[in-house]
Amino acid sequence: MNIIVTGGAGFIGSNFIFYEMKNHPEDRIICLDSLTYAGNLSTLKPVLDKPNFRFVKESITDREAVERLFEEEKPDIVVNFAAESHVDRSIVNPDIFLETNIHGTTILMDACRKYGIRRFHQVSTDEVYGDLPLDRPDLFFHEDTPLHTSSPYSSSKASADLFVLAYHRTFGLPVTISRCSNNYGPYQFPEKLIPLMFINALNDKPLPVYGEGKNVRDWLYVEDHCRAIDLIMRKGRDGEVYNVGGHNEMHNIDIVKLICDALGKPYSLITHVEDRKGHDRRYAIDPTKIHNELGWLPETKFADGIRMTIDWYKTHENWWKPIISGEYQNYYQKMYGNR
Ligand code: NAD
Ligand code: TDX
Repeated sequence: MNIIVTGGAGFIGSNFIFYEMKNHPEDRIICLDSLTYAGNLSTLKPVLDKPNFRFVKESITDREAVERLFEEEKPDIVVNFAAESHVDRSIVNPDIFLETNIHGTTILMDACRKYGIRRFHQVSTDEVYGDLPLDRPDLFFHEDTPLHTSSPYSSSKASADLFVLAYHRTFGLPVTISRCSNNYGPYQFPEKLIPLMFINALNDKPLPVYGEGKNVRDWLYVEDHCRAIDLIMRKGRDGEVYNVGGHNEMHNIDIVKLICDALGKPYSLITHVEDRKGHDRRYAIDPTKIHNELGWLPETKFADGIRMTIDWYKTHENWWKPIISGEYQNYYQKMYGNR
């Protein structure tokens, strides 16, 4: 099969490409990525010269370029990871989130309709459900939980989900959607909690925890997410949404302390800073449907996954050092000042 993977030079997309090329070497992967600040071609170096891999630097918002690629490659499956993915950036500048996350998705689906495909899979997020109260550990997000977004980022992802479901109902496009909880693992851009705290702690810099750090996220090792997407895109039912999560809820502050412990750094580095605007309190996924229908279960325990992740960042300074010395400095200064 020919599989177009958009956003494959980013965190989850690159891990997904490695997963596919290892587990399905009979398939051909075409990565479509415009290489924004979050995309990194060097991540894909191990596969760039493989005969069953092709990299194409184009934007999903460029209709002509997308159609040209579909014409050339005649994809069987399209998996859409391409997105602006950072909540804080969406608070500063929502516009690009509408353009990429919503319009980019419909442009891809228009090409799917025009050229015909077996499956369009949309990689979505638990953030489309909004948040849960901290004092109700009995509540979880189910696939039929109403969409109730908080940030411009999550609103753009929820809008895209609605367009995907509309293209299924109106045009009969064979689609699936996965809504996953917070991922962690190798190649995550250091604007996100875990790599940011790791790099700061390593350099004895303050660790900027928003508010009290009591917000809860449900963490899943990235390879488990990739395996879930692989199962859904190959065996999931048309028009269905699948929640993906590992029942691994943690307070932010506990993650930060764990990183301090792993690096032998003092908790005095922790600095409580102004809270994120509209900060979601708790995310918690109920993954019963994907377990019952497709047999998926997370395989990586958090203790193992976080150790592997920290080891990876320790041994891959050559990956993240160039990133934090470039445009990232301006971003960091704007977000956190001199803290
Ligand atoms: P990321 O920011 O690391 O990577 C995004 C990739 O998309 C980059 O390579 C970037 O260059 C590319 N891209 C951006 N705009 C593009 C465009 N117009 N055309 C082509 N490529 C473009 O993001 P990530 O964390 O890997 O997330 C991937 C997807 O998974 C996103 O759709 C996100 O909403 C979703 N998701 C992420 C998480 C998480 O915890 N990171 C959890 C659930 C869902
Ligand atoms: O400096 C920080 N300090 C801090 O306290 C940062 C960057 C984050 N936080 C908090 C905010 C969140 O409660 O840590 C938590 C995790 O933050 P992020 O890593 O920015 O992730 P989150 O906002 O939860 O969103 C992520 O998970 C769902 C991804 O970025 C999304 O793309 C995905 O859809």
